[in-house]
Amino acid sequence: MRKNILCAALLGWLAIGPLQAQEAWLNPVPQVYAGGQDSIDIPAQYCLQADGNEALSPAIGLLHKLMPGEKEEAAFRISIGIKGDKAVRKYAKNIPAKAEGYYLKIDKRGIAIAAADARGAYYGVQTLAQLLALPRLPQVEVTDYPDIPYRGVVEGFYGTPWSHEARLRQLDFYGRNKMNTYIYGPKDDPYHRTPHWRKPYPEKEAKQLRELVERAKANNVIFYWAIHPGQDIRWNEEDRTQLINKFESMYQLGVRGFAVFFDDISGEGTKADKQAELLNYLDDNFVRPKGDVAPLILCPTEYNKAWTNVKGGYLTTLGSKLNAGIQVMWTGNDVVASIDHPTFEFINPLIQRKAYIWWNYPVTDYVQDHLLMGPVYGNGTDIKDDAIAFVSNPMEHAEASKIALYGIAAYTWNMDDYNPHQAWEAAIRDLMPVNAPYLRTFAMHNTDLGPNRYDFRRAESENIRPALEALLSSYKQGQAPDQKALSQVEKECRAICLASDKLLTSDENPLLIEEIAPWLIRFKVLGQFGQEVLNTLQRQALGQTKEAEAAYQQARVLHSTLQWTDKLLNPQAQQPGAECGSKVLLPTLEALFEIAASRREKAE
Ligand code: 14T
Repeated sequence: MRKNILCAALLGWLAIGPLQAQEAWLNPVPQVYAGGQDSIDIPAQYCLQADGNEALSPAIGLLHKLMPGEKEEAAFRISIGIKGDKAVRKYAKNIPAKAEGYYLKIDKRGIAIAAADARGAYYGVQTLAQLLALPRLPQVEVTDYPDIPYRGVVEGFYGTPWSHEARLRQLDFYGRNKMNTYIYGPKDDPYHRTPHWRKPYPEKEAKQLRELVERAKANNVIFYWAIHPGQDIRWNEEDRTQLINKFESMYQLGVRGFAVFFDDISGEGTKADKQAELLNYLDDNFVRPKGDVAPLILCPTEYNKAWTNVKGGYLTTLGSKLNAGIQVMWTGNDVVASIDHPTFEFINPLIQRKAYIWWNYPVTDYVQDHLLMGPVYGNGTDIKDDAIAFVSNPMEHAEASKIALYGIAAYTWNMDDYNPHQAWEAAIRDLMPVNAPYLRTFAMHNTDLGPNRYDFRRAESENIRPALEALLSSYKQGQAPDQKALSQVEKECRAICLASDKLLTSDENPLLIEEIAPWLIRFKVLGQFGQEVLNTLQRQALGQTKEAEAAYQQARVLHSTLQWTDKLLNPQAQQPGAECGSKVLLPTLEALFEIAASRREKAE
């Protein structure tokens, strides 16, 4: 429902005047946001009404962090609770009958958060947190719940696993954006996969994992630990016990969610009946007896349609044999693909349950010279009843992945109101509030993957593509350049240089800048190259031979620098180099450079 955010923005405007107008963007966009025309001062003191329910402690902990002024005698009242609690009895009928749903009401007398369950209450407080960023609190009624039951991230890529610090920051980010799932499964953790999946973690790693689990709990995120035993598993009693023991050691660290991955293996480990038998064994002897462990997740060997041999019966076997509660992952029509309703018409009947989507975006482990920082688009908005879960496999660059993850959080929560471009803009502001315009310029030209084996491509440089095309075609046809296009492209090249200068010297988000630094350096040279190419063409047209030659030589140097940066930046990657603007911007500038070179030759 489309009232939402705009109301809050309007409120800021009315309350404090246009100069300080502040925009509140709620992410994800709530299902129903009503009212918001009137507002109240943010209360300095309040009394808290809550039944002593242990499950509410992350919600109440967050509330205290946001609003430290709890005083028993205060008149302003904050009530928080879940269905059946005395504290929110008055609002029982407002609570959405959906898992993780909540009702949030703000008026002059107080704030009520009445939720379907503990996670719903936590999400109610997270919405309040976003509203508290406004100068005044809007008087609203929010009725909200997620479209997809499990939403979040599977750290499941090849390459350098995320750092401990990056993971802690991720978990906070998921909490803020109402994602409830983090699956730990980095391919290059030796204790996740062959050779050491049978062994418990060494002390240091175990301690860090315990810390992650705690942070996940504080953010109401389910921390799943995944194991990848398929490359050398033996289908016998001994390995079964090894698996249970490893799970038990993870349980001791606090883990309450488990997954078994059988992707990208060959041989004995790929047998469907054996996999199903093992998973049922784990479900019957570990997951369900524990009583406090989330449903078991399986990533099958045939995890996408392109790799499925329906007649071979692999998926049919899993579908018929696996315990009903076990969830089955699926990446779509290919390893990397957009997800739509037909995706599920194929897979759900085979596995006899709703597919658990493992979306291979923005992962770049097969195009490591690219960054995927564009809007999240292309998935169907009619799939809310088809999927049990939708998780994203991200880039090895944790901070840079947040642009996509922010969009995925928005999409999986409320598909009808999902707006790819708005979510993208808001994600950029969320990552770097102060330098947002510069990060936006950078992200705009870092969205496509380049040619790849899945033919998965993204629109890129859309802001300047029409101007680039117009300019190139006027030069190609030997006409006078399209002046408007020329000045637009010039302006963009200057903006590119400025953006990389600002970002490289900014300390607003050091982890992000460190991740993207190779691309920022390349981006700067790209902007300079563009300026010199245009300068050359203009001098040539004016008959300023000397100046044209100087500009041309500069452009040549910058072009060589671009080629060297591709060799030298990001050298340890499988696909070394740092591509920027590779879809539209660089090819067009290179075509213009060639035109300048041939005009120079003709003039000689
Ligand atoms: F388990 C899967 F759902 C999955 O996607 N597995 C891997 C994943 O770890 C990786 O990050 C992703 C993107 O590269 O694709 C899968 O890995 C592959 C896919 C291939 F087609 C590895 C080799 C391939 F040939």
